Amino acid sequence: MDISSFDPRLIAALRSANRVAVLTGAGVSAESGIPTFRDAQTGLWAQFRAEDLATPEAFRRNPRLVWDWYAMRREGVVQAAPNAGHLALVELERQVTSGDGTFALITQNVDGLHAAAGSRTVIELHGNIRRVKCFDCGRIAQRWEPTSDRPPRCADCGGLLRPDVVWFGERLPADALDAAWAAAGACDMFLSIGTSGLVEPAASLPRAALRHGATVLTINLDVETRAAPPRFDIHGKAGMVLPALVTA
Ligand code: BJW
Ligand code: ZN
Repeated sequence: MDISSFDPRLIAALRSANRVAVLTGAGVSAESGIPTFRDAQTGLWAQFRAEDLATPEAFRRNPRLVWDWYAMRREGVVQAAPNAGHLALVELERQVTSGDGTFALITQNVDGLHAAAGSRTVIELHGNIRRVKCFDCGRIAQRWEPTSDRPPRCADCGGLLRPDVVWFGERLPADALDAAWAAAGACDMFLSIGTSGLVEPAASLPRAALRHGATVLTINLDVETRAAPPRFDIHGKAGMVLPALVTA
């Protein structure tokens, strides 16, 4: 991507930003081979119904179906590697925090690829598919014994294990959500990358940043317009745009 194609006002705002907050969504992991949710044809919700798989009610109705679907997705996640977009965000964090700046990476992704890439301050709003949680007592586990009778059961209470992700209708982890609101409310630059911005409360974070006077940059394959400052839009793949932006 050609660095000179960036709006100089955006580059100036980014260079002078001292407090940077970033929100990422499934589009950032798409170039690692992990399907998004809402892209036509390739998105998970084009093939599967969220109501059947990503709600507590769905798990109560058919725990094995839900467990197996997440087990299949987990296999894809553990085989995936961070892409150029994840790595550029590691470099952005290094640049911002090498002075006295602050940096917060808020992600809706459950794949753990930001941490795998080396990002330090990752706020996981929707949990992590690599962990499991007891549906009854809430005990979280990094490891569990695979059993033929699926889902496996909690070592403490015998309840059914589920992925440690946030389903529709469930509260987001309070500490992560608090940290995300704090970062959005205190930043001078907010980047929203690879998210459709349809799922609340994450979708409200860029608006909160704008209200507090931040410059907001959206990077997405979906944006076509050039917004007016303090908003900027860049149409393109995160793995192409982010490395060029960090270089610029
Ligand atoms: C690229 C690219 C490339 C592609 N480069 N770009 C207010 C109003 C209306 C509704 C609500 C509301 N408040 C709450 C709700 C209900 C609900 C909600 O938001 N519903 C809307 C859909 C209508 N929210 C909730 O239920 C949340 N809980 C909650 O609010 O609780 C409150 C509560 C209070 C008191 C008691 C109880 C509860 C929970 C939401 C949980 C979301 N969970 C999921 C599944 C996680 C587990 C799993 O992985 O299966 O999270 S749904 C799914 O969507 C997943 C994602 O994190 C999330 C966001 O998706 P994302 O990341 O934006 O992906 P896509 O696919 O939508 O977009 C990808 C984008 O990338 C596209 O734009 C592409 O163009 C782009 N792209 N390739 C750059 N290479
Ligand atoms: Zn338990």
